[in-house]
Amino acid sequence: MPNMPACKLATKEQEVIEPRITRFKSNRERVKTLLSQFKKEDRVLILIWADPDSMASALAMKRLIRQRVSEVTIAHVNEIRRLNNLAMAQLLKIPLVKLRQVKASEYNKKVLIDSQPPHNAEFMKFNFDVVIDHHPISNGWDAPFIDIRPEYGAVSSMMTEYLRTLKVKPAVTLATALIYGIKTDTNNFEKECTIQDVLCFQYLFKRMNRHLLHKIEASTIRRAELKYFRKALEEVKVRKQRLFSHLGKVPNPDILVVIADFLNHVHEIGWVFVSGEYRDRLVVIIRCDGYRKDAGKLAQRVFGKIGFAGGHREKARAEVPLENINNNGNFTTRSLIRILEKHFRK
Ligand SMILES: [Mn+2]
Repeated sequence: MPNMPACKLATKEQEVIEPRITRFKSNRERVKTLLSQFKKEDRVLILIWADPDSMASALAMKRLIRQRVSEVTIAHVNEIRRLNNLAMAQLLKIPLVKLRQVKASEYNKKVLIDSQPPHNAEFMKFNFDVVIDHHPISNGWDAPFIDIRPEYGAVSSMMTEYLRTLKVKPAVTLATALIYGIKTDTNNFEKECTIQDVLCFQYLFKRMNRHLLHKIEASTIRRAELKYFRKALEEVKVRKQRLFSHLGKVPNPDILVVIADFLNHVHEIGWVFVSGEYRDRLVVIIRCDGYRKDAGKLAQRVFGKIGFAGGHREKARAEVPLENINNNGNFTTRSLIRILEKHFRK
């Protein structure tokens, strides 16, 4: 899901533009209409906010049209930082360029995948010829071809249907990308999705490479971050099946998430609290089994008034400006315990 900066919203006086969503009678009609948008001499720019679903879907889109047009380039507007996503792009050889590095005016056709124009200020600069997405439909834009199916767990499933309808067998790398796209966006089918997502997964499963998939899924730690594991283990303190560890300054809060997930594997531990300091903020990652526990509610109760707090039963996160924490500039694992234990006594 891309970050969503404020978009151009129509005021009351203006007429609200609603995208014209075409209803197709069949997958065959849908794919025919999609392909009819392209001509042999077209130079096509596919734009994405790079995440697993959008990268896989863009790759599938390229596969669908590459022999019908003169050029296809996939450009992303965001910086790819998540290691799984970097591993995916590298291992599956997804041909990506940053939007800054391309001359968009050299492309006469623009395609937006896994997003809608109002989702990102960069996207709003373009008139798209094709928009394929699964987020709720937004207003204020239109395109000649729009395929938005909010009931789908992933655009990767929609793209798999396009491939199947055209009887295009995906290569191992494309199948693996699409599987990873579906797995990520449906949170391994724990989130809402449709039977189509499940059927696409089953279809792709026979064609993917599970070693590649596992390597992508396992790539969560930078070599330079290993030292934070040592620090985390040295700091671990356990109080009544609750585990605490404060790591001090961290270069990136993602490592706190990785370590919290790791410590959540410890037997007979009900709660895990891992914190670190990042850019004048205290970041606290909370994990629990969710059974008669609610990490999101706890985060809200403890940190809601002094900073940002959010999450659900099993996972939560809080970010608090360090100046809002009364600790005389020296936050430790004991400080973390003190802040949280008060709320358990209630
Ligand atoms: Mn998606």
